[in-house]
Amino acid sequence: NAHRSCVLWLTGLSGSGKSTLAYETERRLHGMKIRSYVLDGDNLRHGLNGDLGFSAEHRKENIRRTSEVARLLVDAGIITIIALISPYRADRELARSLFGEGEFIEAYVDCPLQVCEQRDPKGLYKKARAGIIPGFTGISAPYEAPLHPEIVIPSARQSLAESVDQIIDCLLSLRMF
Ligand code: GGZ
Repeated sequence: NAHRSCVLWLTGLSGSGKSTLAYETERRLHGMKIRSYVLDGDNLRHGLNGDLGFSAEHRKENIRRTSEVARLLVDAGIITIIALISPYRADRELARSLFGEGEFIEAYVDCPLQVCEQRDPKGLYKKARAGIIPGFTGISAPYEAPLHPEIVIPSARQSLAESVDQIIDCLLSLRMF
């Protein structure tokens, strides 16, 4: 079952659905006998990136380390799915620079802030509004939307299955498998 590998880089606000989409895509690929692995910001921050906070410098380092790990996994032939807010364009471009043409797929999980804030599964937006969490993306820290992403996923306007279809179609069109 030979297939090419790449990074699928999911960027978007907290609560936009990146992690859910990442794990559902992994599940779908697994069903197709394609090897993939999810690197989720929230999880990595418990281990590898446990020393990092949310300043612009720490986010940059978070993304740098994660992209280096992704580089290793892609070299090992694994389709690597990244779920990181990755709010700064320059940081995402640095990540992209580690990969070749067609090897880095930037997917913008485009969900309106109001929707993310309404979902607020962990109550973080509420705390951010109250000033308990400073520098919260979308509230008191910037989110720079991608200008030329390979995919835009309107996660508030379509089902999870439709979003996964969109990603699989993109991987197919790039002849990944
Ligand atoms: C943004 C924060 C913050 C601040 C804690 N700003 O949606 P979540 O809750 O479950 O996952 C988010 C996670 C963001 O980590 P990332 O590694 O993806 O961020 S970045 O790419 O910007 O480095 C969020 C939670 O941590 N969280 N404080 N201040 N999100």
